[in-house]
Amino acid sequence: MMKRLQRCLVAPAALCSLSGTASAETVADFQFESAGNTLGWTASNTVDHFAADGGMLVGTAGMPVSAANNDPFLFLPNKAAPFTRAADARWDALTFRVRETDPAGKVIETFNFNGLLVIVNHGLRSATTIDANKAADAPLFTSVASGDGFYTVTVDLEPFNAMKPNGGVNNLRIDPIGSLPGDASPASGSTFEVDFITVTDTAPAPEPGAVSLLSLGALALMKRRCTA
Ligand SMILES: [Ca+2]
Repeated sequence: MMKRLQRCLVAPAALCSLSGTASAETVADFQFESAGNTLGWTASNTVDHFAADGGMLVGTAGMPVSAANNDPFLFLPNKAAPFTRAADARWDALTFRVRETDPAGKVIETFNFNGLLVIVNHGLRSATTIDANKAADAPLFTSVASGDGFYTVTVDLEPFNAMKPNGGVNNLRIDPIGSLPGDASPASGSTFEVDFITVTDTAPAPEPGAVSLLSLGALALMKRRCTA
């Protein structure tokens, strides 16, 4: 009777876990945790002091002062093997965590979407630009404050599915902080800190909890066989 009870307790728990909301599968994951290793990312459009430092990809929009100069570009050049999504999944999102600091060292507390854009496969036939300043694209961008002046920015990659349904991510460009005149940013000299960049598809990520419950189920089965 005890063994039957054990099985009854395990089975509903496993079913509950499997029916939970699964998070998307990570296809590309850049955390910048090794000092000096930018993980292949480069910077352009006048960026000084570009480096991986303190777990972040960092740089300062270059001087001389110009409105156009506060628009750093981060670029991951063409990869030999593109990032590919699971065959039955769609491209989900590009997510990054960023903080902007003005030339006086003051953290800019309001996230600024001006000048923010993502280009997937820049310069290639499959290039898709998702631009926060275009009315049609603006709803694809969200930002959530995530401590110490950082914002976690999520860019919905749905347009990339339409442009290149079966393709991969060969390269990426991200303009991570604001640039346009009249916005909340200084004209130039802002420093950016990017904590991580990830790309996800819609395939469900493996759930550690489900694995543990499967192990529990296997143990229960083994015990049942041993005592039968
Ligand atoms: Ca990091």
